[in-house]
Amino acid sequence: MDAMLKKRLEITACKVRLGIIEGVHSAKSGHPGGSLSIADTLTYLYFAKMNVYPDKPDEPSRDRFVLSKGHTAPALYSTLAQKGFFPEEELKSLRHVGAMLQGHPCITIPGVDMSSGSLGQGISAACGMALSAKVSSEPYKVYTILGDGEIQEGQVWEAAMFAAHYKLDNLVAVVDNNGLQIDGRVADVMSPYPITDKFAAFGWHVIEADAHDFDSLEAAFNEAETISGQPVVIVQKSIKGKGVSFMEDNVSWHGSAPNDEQYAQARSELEAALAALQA
Ligand SMILES: Cc1ncc(C[n+]2csc(CCOP(=O)(O)OP(=O)(O)O)c2C)c(N)n1
Ligand SMILES: [Mg+2]
Repeated sequence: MDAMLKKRLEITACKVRLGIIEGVHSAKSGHPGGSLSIADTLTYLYFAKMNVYPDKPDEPSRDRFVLSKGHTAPALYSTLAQKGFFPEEELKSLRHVGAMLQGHPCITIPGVDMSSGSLGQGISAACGMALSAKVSSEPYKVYTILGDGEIQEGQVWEAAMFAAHYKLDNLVAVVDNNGLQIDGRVADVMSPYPITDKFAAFGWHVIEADAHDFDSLEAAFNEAETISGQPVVIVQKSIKGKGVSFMEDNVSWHGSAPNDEQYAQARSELEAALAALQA
């Protein structure tokens, strides 16, 4: 990857992480861990891959994005704010009564293509969007991110069968393989492993990536574009809570917000990382 682009993406991802922390702290609730694990992927998609237009959020030719693991809305909201779909200030009213940004993505929010949060459903909606593009010869692509716990939902595998049957090569699903779900290790709760072999058996083209390395993400999403006749899944190894030391790989940060002291520490770590990148 071009060094300038990489630096810009790293800086943006750091700002996305700061926005996540800002949102969940102001809400006193929400899901920081799984939001932080997809901050780099969302940054790559919105700043280096997808055709989206903040001034025309409903432009029919835009690429579509569905956050199937909808509880990680703070990451999507923070990315959309960085991209200019709405002011960053909105993040400070996350989950507040009457605010635009509620706990799970809602289609009424500029830049949000599908409401989500009931795990397993987002990928089905993404399949429908991809089939629609095929039927009407539209060139847009559909991207969706699922959790590794989410793929325990049976609906995911019906959608996987559907996407392969209809040869949805305009669909790219990412499985955020952070190893943790709501209350423990995914492997202990109900193992979906090996994820790669399962998708391959369902007829998908499978790519593996490092979720926190933009070179790896670029290679994965570029490879996805070369595949025809099959849907593509990128199984990305990620760290839940990535970027905030005390949240990393710690299931207790799945669905709890930092108190004032923890918020200050998280901010200072991310601000130090940002300053180092900008130096
Ligand atoms: C149908 C459904 N069942 C249960 C939940 C509650 N829930 C929210 S997050 C979560 C765990 C998800 O784990 P994973 O997909 O691994 O997410 P991540 O680690 O990325 O946060 C659960 C069970 C839900 N949102 N939807
Ligand atoms: Mg997980």
